[in-house]
Amino acid sequence: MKIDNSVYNFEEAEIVFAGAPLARSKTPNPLARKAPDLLRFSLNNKYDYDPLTGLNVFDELRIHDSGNAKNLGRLLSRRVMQKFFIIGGEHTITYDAVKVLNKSVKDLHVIIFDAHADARSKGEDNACFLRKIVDEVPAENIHLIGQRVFSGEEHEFMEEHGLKIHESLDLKNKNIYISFDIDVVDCVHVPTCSTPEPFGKSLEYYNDLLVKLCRNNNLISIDFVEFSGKEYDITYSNIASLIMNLLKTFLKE
Ligand SMILES: [Mn+2]
Repeated sequence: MKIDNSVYNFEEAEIVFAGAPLARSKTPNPLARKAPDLLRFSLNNKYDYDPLTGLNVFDELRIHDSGNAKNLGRLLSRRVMQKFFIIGGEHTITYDAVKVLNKSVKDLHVIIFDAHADARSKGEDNACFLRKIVDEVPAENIHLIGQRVFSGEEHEFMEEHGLKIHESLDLKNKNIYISFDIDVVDCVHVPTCSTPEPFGKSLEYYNDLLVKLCRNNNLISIDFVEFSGKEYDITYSNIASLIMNLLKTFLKE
């Protein structure tokens, strides 16, 4: 399945969609592999008209859909000016992506939305990835939002590296990579996230924050991870609406 109107080739595109249905943990949910296509299906059924500019997203933006990438790093290494929308997959893909983009993008800031710290020293890949990111990107360029459950070891790691959890974030004119683990949101809006945690803020809250970050900065790439798949449900529709709102921020009158 492809995103509607993704008729541009990679070189001429300004937006590139890539599925990354990676499941590397020891107990992966094999059905999560369906997530990128379920998300594409949802996105293709959204209104793409933007009342602010009077333009339609699918008519105006030059979109390429790379399908489901076997090697995400290789795909990202071909980036020239494109903005990448990556649909996971487990959170592990963030490390693969940041490692490559941090080499080609100057002063990359990484903003991680997640209910969890994912900073364990041992265990599944997707629960350890923050430690690996700190090896690539200076801690002052890493911004955490929404983390609310930790192990003692994770909390200590964050304090040691000065990694702060922000309520909101006023970054401006930066090159940004956003990682959006859907479990950051109130579970009501994302019932099929892999590891649900209560007490998340609303989808509206995160929508507004993401729109602001995309308007005020240069988005290099954003990933959406930790869908638990199964079948089409409101999770996909909600995240597709969020993505549509972000795409609208790139429309120019
Ligand atoms: Mn999480």
